[in-house]
Amino acid sequence: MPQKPIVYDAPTPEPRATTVEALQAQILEKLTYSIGKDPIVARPHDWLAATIYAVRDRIMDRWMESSRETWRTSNKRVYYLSLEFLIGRLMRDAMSNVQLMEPVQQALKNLNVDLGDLINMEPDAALGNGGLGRLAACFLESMSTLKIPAYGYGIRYVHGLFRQEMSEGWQVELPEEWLAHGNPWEFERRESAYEVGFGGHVEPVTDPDGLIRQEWRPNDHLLAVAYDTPIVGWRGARVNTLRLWSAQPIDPILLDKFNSGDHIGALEESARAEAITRVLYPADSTPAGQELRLRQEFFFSSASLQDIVRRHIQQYGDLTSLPDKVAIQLNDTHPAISVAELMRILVDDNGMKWADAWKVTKGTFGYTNHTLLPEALESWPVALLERLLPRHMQIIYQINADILGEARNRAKFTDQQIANVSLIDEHGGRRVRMGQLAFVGSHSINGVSALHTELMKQTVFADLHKLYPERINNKTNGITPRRWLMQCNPGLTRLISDRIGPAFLDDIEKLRGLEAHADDPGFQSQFAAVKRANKERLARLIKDRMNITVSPEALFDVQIKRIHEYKRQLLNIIQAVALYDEIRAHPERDWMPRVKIFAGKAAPSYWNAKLIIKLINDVARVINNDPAVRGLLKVVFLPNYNVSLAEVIVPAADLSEQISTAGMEASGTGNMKFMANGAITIGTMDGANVEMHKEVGADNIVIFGLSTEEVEDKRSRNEVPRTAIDSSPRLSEALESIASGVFSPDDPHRYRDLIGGLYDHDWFMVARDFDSYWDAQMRVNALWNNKPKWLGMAIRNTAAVGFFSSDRTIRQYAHDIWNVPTA
Ligand code: T68
Repeated sequence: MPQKPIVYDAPTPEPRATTVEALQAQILEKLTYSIGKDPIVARPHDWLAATIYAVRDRIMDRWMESSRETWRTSNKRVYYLSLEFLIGRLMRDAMSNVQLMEPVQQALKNLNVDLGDLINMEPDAALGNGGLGRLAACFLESMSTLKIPAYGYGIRYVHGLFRQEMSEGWQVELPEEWLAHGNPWEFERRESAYEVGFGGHVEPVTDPDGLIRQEWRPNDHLLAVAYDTPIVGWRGARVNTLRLWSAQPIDPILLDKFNSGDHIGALEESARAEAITRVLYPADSTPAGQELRLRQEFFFSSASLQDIVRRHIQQYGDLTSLPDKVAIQLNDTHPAISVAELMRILVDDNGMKWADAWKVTKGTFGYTNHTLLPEALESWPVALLERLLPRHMQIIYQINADILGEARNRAKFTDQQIANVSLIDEHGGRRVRMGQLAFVGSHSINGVSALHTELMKQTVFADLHKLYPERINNKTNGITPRRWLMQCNPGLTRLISDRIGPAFLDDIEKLRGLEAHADDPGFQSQFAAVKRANKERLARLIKDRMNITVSPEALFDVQIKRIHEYKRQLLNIIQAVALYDEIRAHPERDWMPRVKIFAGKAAPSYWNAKLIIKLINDVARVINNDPAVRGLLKVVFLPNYNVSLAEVIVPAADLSEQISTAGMEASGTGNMKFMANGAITIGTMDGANVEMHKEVGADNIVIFGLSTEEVEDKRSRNEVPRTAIDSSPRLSEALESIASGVFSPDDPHRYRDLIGGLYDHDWFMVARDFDSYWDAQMRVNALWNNKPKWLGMAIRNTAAVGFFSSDRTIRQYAHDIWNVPTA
């Protein structure tokens, strides 16, 4: 039975008015009474906070109504567990989704404050590294839009992803202080605090009815305190909660230590607890391999499960109905320890039978895989788990025994196959494979693009797929069209609306209607004018930040994403060098001006990625200052890539570089953002590019390079890259100039090893894809020289982006995995 009846018909306050006058009055009121500032002395940050408070109030009643409704209707809830949420700025998103942009702008204007200035001042919440974290943020917005009762659970890192600065072209990492001015969006919920334990031992205890149970007695405890942020859907459809956990000590200060004179020691426990949620691990696509990382993973998994279980019991009384009322999605393996923790809660804390608990667990969890790179698959040493989470290790062994029994007896697996599906990796030091744990503990395992999902079945999870053939399914990623079209590109949004009507704002597939106008010269010139204005804005930003002048007439060729060898920024910059050589060798040709724009962060410990950033900057310095180039080619590396910078760059791009080695980019989502904003993609048949090619048609995308099978074949035959280099004078010359120090006269050998690797093994097929990439770039040149053709293609890209809306993705999750209805 429910512990506490919920009163649904409690009185509610009147919703706040949304007129300009009401907003103006309330912003002033917030400034005075919530922030304590006289308007005469208020600083821009005070105005920002006051405006956010006023906007927030207009979301509050919908937030409460959303949660009341879920209690009242007993609808199923979805929980998205993710160690990363790359949400960026929230104010414009929130205002735009509840149609408050114009009245707030006017209200501020009356107060002599510019809304645009405030928007640019809001800190960019970078609680994630890259695509995986940004996907989580797009999903939250789509779940609210589709009226799914949902919660995001994650960590409230004090320092998000590092701030990137450049020192002579090298990346320098500095702490990001996104909370320095407080965070007006969040609500601290001290009443929602849970104890999380670590270490200790397991003890068998006998129940009053004679049954023996295992009980975990941790010897180290800390507190998880909830901070809630409202996430509002399009047109305020629903407001869901992003609940982020902050770690705090149980005893803030050890008074006896303090009194005995040990002032530092008295605070030690506090520092140790708070360390858990202090920093986001800045590694993407590689496991961090640190005890603190495992502590973060368990900390947020345990707190989230306690919260979920408490809410469920409060409403439904017992846990057997969990899979009917709760769906938990594991965003990659980072929360995979949840499988063992839920089993512990069900069996040890609630006395459920093992087999029943296992059914409940599998029925509740779904797992999304975001990478197949073998070096990126998470695993933890058995010894570490035994020390930190002894009961969970026992549970994992027991799950493993059941799975291996099934593999042997039902599926008649060979020893090799059994080793493959085992949760324990026995090679060189025993480790628990978190991917296998997440897989067996879930009823659904999904990849993030059609190609990636097929590769999951063929590679990492091949034998688990044989054992459970109905579990793997595909859910191609998507992006929210609100942030990535309507908010970041209001000019294009207006233009589309004028041409085909506003229905696409609520049904993105309606963008297909643009196809009929793709070759209309009038529409093309309006489309070009919007792009031109966006390019002018980006050119100003480049001038302000880098003091580099770029012409908005030039083709803006853009690659912005994490720096990684498989994403092949190296291929792009080598092409720039080859182009540079060619422009100087053939000044008489009809060259078209091009600006190559790069941005992205490298993991601090990833040497080659940092070296590639330095190379881009070295090449940029030489090319940008060589009068022989006559401005026909410019290279720009914009520091400190983040969501807000992407919102300015994406609408201004002509060409989108999606050039990963085939088979290595699980999906990509940047590719979709460019497509929405009318850029043409140059890309490999990798990740979601394959589906973009299908949606937009082969004539409207520039594809090059080896296929996944060809890459695999060359790797398995150990084919030497040298022949590809020797047979391409253009490539050889570019590589030699880089390796010999043309771009690094201060340290001529700086790039010797980086380039040497391309001759030796070239794992990422940079050399072997070069000629094909070059040819594709020449096709781009030809298209650019034919403006009507180019614009027709660009418009067809925007027209075809509907499939890549995260609303479509979330509908599929809701229907196929979570079994919840959508609006
Ligand atoms: C990305 N993965 C995929 N990982 O690379 C990308 N990894 O193809 C895909 O579109 C995206 O996920 C969304 O599905 C990541 O971004 C990480 O950031 C990461 C973080 C920590 C540890 C490992």
